[in-house]
Amino acid sequence: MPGLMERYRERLPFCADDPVVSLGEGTTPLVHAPHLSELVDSEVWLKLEGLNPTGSFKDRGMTCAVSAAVREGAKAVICASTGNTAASAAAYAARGGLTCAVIVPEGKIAQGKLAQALMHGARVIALRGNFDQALTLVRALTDRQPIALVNSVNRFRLEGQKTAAFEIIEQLETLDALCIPVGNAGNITAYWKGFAELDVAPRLFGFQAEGAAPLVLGKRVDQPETVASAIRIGNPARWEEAMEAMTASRGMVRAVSDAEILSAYRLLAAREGVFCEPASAASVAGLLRYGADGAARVACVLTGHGLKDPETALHQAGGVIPCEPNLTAVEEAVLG
Ligand code: AN7
Repeated sequence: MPGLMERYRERLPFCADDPVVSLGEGTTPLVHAPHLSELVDSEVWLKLEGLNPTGSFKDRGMTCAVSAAVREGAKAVICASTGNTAASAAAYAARGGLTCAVIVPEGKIAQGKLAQALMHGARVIALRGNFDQALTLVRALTDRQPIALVNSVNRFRLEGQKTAAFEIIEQLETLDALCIPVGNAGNITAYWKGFAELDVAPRLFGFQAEGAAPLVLGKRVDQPETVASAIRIGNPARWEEAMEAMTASRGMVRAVSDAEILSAYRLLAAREGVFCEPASAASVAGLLRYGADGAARVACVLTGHGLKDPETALHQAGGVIPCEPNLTAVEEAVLG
């Protein structure tokens, strides 16, 4: 499959001879979830965005943002990140021959994401502060330095990410509601743009973690906290657009607890065979807590792969069974 810039070129702000930095992103599976469908009494689908090249939906926006940076003659890109944007920016920068710096909250990003950013050769800066402070600082820095900012304040990010909405409608034709985790609020804004371009309007149900729920509270959260480190964000950059999207779609923004997120995370892995990262499970946690509200067909966006965050997984899952190397012991171990 070609990357999404080639698939959707006529709907993106790029011309045929513009440079394309691609890793074959997009065209991710949308799978039916039989167990969840039964639980909420509607038809539930899971959009597996963790199957993008670096393991998250960020690649959709990053192929466009980095391609635009190359087109503009940029030599370097930078972002603030809770982890996935950093991994994606680092990979696409490597691919496009640009240097990359990422600023992440010290000690608060999942190990897989850190490994990716480092392996792709990014300069990884661990900020003694949170994501919101990191974003404020990179915005100020890019005002002073000729470095392209590839956070979702960059409009090309949203252009790329809107293509996920196209794919869902291509496959299902109609959709009543979309459940989606909300952090910096770029993705929900992008989906709404994508749906609007197709003239469809599913209800947008956005979910934030209870300890990092500025949109739900209607005010900034200065010290956001949640086990879902990807959405540990207290002052989303796309605040107004996201609220407008939810209002225009007759949707909602609501909070889910860390316990609910982890329970949905385990259920997805154990019952649906889908391993996503904790932040992604917020979409399903919200659906389980608040119900489908009459929507007959629902899609939940699973934004990142479970392998991103092995520590949380190992902490949540059952332990391994030690065993001596003989048949009796193995038999006992296997049968329990
Ligand atoms: C798995 O990587 O903000 O509401 O810096 O990694 O568009 O921010 C990540 C966000 C959901 C929230 N799920 O999306 C970053 C970053 C996962 C994420 C979100 C993120 P937005």
